[in-house]
Amino acid sequence: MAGAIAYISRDTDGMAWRKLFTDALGPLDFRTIAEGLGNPDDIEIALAWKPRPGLLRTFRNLKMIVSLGMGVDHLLADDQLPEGVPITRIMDEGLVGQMSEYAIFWTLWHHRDIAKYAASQRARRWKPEEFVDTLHRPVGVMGLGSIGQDTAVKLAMLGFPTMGWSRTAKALPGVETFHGRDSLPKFLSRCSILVNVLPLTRETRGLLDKKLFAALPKGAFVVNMGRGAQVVDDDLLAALDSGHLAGAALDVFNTEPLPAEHPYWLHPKVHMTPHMAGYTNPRTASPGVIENVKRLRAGQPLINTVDPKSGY
Ligand code: NDP
Ligand code: OXD
Repeated sequence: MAGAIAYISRDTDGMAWRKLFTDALGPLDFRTIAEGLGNPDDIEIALAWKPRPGLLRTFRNLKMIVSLGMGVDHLLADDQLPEGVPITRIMDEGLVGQMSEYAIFWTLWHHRDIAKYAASQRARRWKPEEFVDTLHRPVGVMGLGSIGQDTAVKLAMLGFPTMGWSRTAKALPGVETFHGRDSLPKFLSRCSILVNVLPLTRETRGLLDKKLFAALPKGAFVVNMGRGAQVVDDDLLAALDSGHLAGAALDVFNTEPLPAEHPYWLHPKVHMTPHMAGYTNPRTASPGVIENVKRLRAGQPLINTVDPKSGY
């Protein structure tokens, strides 16, 4: 039998993955961290979400690392990552769809003043709010990868003037695109709603800081579903408290779970969710991983690979 597949996640038990793998590939040696991984030398493939730093290095016969999330910062943060072992990630159309839903939900929630209507209902107050034409609510998406592209195209289909920003040039139907640091101020100056879905890299860490918030129009709303470490929390709180920003919907945080004493919890302009914008769905995430297991074992090039140098 080929080497073992190790499932390493503290969030889920791996049983769904074991069944999907067995159904597709037949009997195999699929071990989970919860049941015990056994001899580390047996491990050929590691499916991992936030593995303990140094763990992957103990698998001396490792041939492929698979990120169980679409983000890979949780792997690249390990400074003992085994060298030369290819890193791949799930490409999960189900998760991509959920992420777009999340961005669209908060865009509509802010655009249609739902918080104000909820408060009016509690006060038994019949009060239509001021109407804003969708055409006057430009939305900007930072990051035009698998998630950002889907999000931007769907927002454009809803009628929002939609812009997207990425590192290299992109062309997307109905979306005005910008790329590179030089174009960032122009992009930001037009975003009445900003959706961040960048990967966490050296270049994007701390990018959402006071300078970036100041470059947004007054009254802008921020949705962060990328990574918490892209936001300078004190700068966001200051921009909310000064009235420059109308609000922020945050799914990801510098420390997760967010410590109980953090000001975000009770801030009236912060709307929090516990890193749930996109759940990995084994049904939709596993086909690409199974394809890579077949490719690895047939000596063919892998798909959905990650470039550790660029960080995504
Ligand atoms: P991709 O790798 O497919 O795309 C990344 C995008 O970001 C690309 O468009 C890339 O530009 C752009 N980018 C990267 N660095 C820069 C930079 N320095 N300046 C400008 N643009 C940059 O990522 P995904 O869309 O698959 O995922 C994005 C992130 O979403 C993940 O890394 C993860 O952190 C987060 N995520 C969050 C989840 C949640 O539940 N909250 C769930 C899943 C993911 P270019 O196109 O030029 O390469
Ligand atoms: C992911 C995530 O990267 O859940 O998939 O954040």
